[in-house]
Amino acid sequence: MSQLPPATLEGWYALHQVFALDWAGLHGLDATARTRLVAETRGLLGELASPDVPGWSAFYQLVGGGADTLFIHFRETPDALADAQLRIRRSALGPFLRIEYDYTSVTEAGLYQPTAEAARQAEPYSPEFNRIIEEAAAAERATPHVQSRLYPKIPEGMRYVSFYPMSKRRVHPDNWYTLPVDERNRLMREHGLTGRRFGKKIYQVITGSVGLDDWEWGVTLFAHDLLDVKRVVTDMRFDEASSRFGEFGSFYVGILLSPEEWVEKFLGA
Ligand code: 76R
Repeated sequence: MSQLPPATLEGWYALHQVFALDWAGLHGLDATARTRLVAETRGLLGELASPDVPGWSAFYQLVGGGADTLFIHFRETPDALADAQLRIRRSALGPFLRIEYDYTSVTEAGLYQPTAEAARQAEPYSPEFNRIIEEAAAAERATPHVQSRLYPKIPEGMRYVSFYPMSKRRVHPDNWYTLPVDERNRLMREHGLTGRRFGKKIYQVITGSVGLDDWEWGVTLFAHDLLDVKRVVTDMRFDEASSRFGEFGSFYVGILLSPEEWVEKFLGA
């Protein structure tokens, strides 16, 4: 028997890019070529991060992670995201960037509670069920809380990021996808309550990637203090949603840089 998937809301598309720099190539540049590269890169990063772009880009210096830098882009359409990617590739900086990992996804708010509630009131997929879901989805979408999940902005002063992909386990008896929607709703409620204890310290952006990338979700956690990331992820490991069902990819930890700072750190004299 198929279980009921949660309705979801989506917002901006997201691309996370992990790059290693070609240090040998950079060291080999003469002064003129370096000056040109610095100027072009300053322009490129400034434009990608411009507030006039619907969406935004941010640039991070990685701590570990086997690479140098993480770029995070949010855009309204996959096309705009692909164009941002191509601009970087075609830029003067492009040949010096070696992609180590990238991840395509879209911001997502899972409507577990409204889906579980609708299933109690009407036959799944019936017109009445669809109407209840649509109404609930529209009401959820209008809330500032859901808007900030679908169209995220880095809160002031949150300089640190932790990004990792994850999936929900599908191995009997811990198969997330065979759980009834009420049970998944209960587990996600518990998850949300643990998360709320970190509400002011951690800003989570969940991006869904089923059908778009190898893992099911991207987790991007912004924080003032990197230790809060360690604390929230530790606490969550003890919630059933993670302890029984969480499977994790590689973790990337970064420090936010303005375009100017990025150029200075990576290309400066
Ligand atoms: O909007 C809400 O507050 C609803 C509650 C909520 C949902 C639906 C929520 C709250 N999360 C949700 C969905 Mn989350 N989150 C993670 C991780 O490391 C781990 O074990 C898991 C990685 C962390 C650290 C975290 C933090 N969350 C999800 C989903 C989608 C799953 C699905 O749809 O089935 C994933 C993969 C996921 C993973 N979560 C919170 C947090 C924090 C800090 C909160 C509170 C946010 C807040 O109150 O604003």
